[in-house]
Amino acid sequence: TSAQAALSPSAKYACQRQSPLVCPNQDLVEQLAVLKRARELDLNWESALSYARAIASIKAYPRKIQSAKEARKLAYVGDKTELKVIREYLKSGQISETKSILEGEKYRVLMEFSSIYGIGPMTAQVLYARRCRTLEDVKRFYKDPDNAALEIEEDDDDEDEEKNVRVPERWIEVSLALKDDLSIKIPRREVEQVARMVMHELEEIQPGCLHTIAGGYRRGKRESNDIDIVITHPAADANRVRELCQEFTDVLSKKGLVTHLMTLTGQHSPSSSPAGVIAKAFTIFSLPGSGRSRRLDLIFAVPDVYWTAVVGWTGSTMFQRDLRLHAKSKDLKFDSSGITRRTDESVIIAHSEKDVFEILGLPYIHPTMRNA
Ligand code: DCP
Ligand code: MG
Repeated sequence: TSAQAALSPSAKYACQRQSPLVCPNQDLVEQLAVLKRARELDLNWESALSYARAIASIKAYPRKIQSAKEARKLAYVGDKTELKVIREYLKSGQISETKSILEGEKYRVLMEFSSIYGIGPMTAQVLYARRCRTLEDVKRFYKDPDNAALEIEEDDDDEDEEKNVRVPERWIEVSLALKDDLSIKIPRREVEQVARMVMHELEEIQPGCLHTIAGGYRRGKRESNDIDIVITHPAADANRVRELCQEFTDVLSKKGLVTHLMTLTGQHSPSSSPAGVIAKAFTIFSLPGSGRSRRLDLIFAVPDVYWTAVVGWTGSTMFQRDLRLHAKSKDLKFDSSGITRRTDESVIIAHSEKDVFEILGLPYIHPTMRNA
């Protein structure tokens, strides 16, 4: 089929390529990722995206790159800047700019600030400009009432309005206080343990729910920064979904399993999906016994958009970004809350994950191959 033919390492969109977790050019990819991150932290989005595209393209390349000529053939790599650094890497095994960025103070500080939930590159820059250099400085900064109005952003994919959630300012303090716990990565076994416990509790208030653990876990990452669970119930309408999300987070809070509720959307929030088909709770979960705090995102979806939500929340961010762009090229609109035809806004329902790909005219790509 034409969809199968489109599956190639040099295809235009990341959602048409197989991108393993670890690729034959992993070291190159990691050195380029430092350049990409540095551009983001410098608020140079255009350059960051350009690196992100080159990185995604290299991740899908099935052989170790031997020459610049070989690299040039890859989508988004042929550009002067990217090709120049790749050439340097192929010659010396290193990118000098990457090395100097990693050795610099500013990168280290901005990386640390932006690792706090609620602090994105913009806020990190402001903090740096106000002479903050350590997290202690940041804590002091936020305690000063003169600084209280500083806007907090989530380090987020700006194209994805649906997921853009303003983080209430007070949460910066929560994030800072829990920083030591939240920076510890979550092994797969613990992700599964938390999901089991969460679904066990959910069964008590609403039997028969279905769920998928999404995010990096589903792409095969051995350790995750948070836990993303997409949930539905065969008989739930939009109202019930919102209700469930609210009720359930209340129950988890009362039981002490959820210690903090960072954001709850889909209630009366304008940022909720148009038809209100998705409700989200971004929480901090404390696994009894371990005493450790973990970020847990619960995404409740009506059955009709469950599979688009699963695909959306499985990521990666680049895979998703290109899913949206690819859909657009076919006059469709894709996001976690569904697929619609751009011409008449009619809704197309996917009844399985494979269905999502089929509707978008894409070859099915296994979750572990979506690490673009
Ligand atoms: N996602 C997105 N934009 C957001 C939030 C999520 O596109 N603002 C999508 C892409 C992500 C997936 O949802 O892959 C899960 O988001 P996470 O931020 O949890 O990222 P991962 O799960 O991929 O990695 P980790 O949680 O280990 O950092
Ligand atoms: Mg995640």
